[in-house]
Amino acid sequence: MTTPGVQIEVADAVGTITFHRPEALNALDDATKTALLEGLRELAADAGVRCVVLTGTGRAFCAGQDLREHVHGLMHSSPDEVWRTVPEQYNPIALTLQVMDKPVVAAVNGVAAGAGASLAFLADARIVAASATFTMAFAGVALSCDTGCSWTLPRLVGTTRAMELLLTGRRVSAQEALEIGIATEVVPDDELPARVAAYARSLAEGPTLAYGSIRQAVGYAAGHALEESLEFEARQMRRTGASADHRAAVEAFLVKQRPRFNGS
Ligand code: LHQ
Repeated sequence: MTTPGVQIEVADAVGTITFHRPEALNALDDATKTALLEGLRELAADAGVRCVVLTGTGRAFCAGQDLREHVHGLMHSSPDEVWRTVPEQYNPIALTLQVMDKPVVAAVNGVAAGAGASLAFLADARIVAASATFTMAFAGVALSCDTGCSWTLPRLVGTTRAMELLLTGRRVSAQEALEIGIATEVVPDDELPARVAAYARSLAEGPTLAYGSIRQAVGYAAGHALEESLEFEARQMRRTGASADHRAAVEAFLVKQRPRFNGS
């Protein structure tokens, strides 16, 4: 399915959202943000989708907010109108990515800038093409930061490095991204599609409910004390412990076979 700015495809239980405005390095205009949010919500709600992949067309992953549209808005709309995009579009996009009950993989095919980098940081894994780069970009246009990067980036790289990247906006190579904890893996550019397909397929064949619960637990612990996090973990253990996949896995273990998971 192609909607303005994004292509959405579901195959073999993997839902792929591809940013598709290559002429603007896949920058996020209003229509793209609307389509992205709707697409994410649909994939999140679709039990047949057991892994979500985010990627981009052409030489960029995503260049963040479409600055041409933004400038047009600044000249022709009220500040209230222009800045609605953060609470009404970026924030629900970030939350949907963060809380969905299935794993999310970013296939970072090229430059990821500003909110585009923030979106990649919300994924559970970033498989990065060797020529791709990251830039926090926000301060370069004299803005604060958004789409959750104040929450994700320090967790990925530590506060000192996060501040350096946010304040300078310098380009981070794929290799450095791997070394500092942004990238999960770096692969040669031409191997990215096959590597991501294999990675996503493997996750899509896994215990989806358990993966979702692990995501919830790690997200919850980020904002809660140990005692509360332990209680949350206990609830998630009960939840996954009641699943068909858990039963199948322990039965398979006892007879020394590989479990087959159906995601429930
Ligand atoms: C673009 C963009 C772009 C439009 C490249 N927009 N056209 C939230 C709420 C509200 C407001 C503001 O922001 C936010 C959150 C944010 O995301 S703020 C951060 C916004 N993003 C940026 O500041 C990044 C701007 N882009 C760049 O710094 C560079 O283009 C990067 C580093 C991404 C790539 O550099 P190059 O590889 O040298 O490519 P280029 O600069 O030559 O760009 C190629 C074309 O893409 C060019 O158009 P043209 O017609 O001249 O070929 C750019 O204008 C266009 N483009 N980013 N964000």
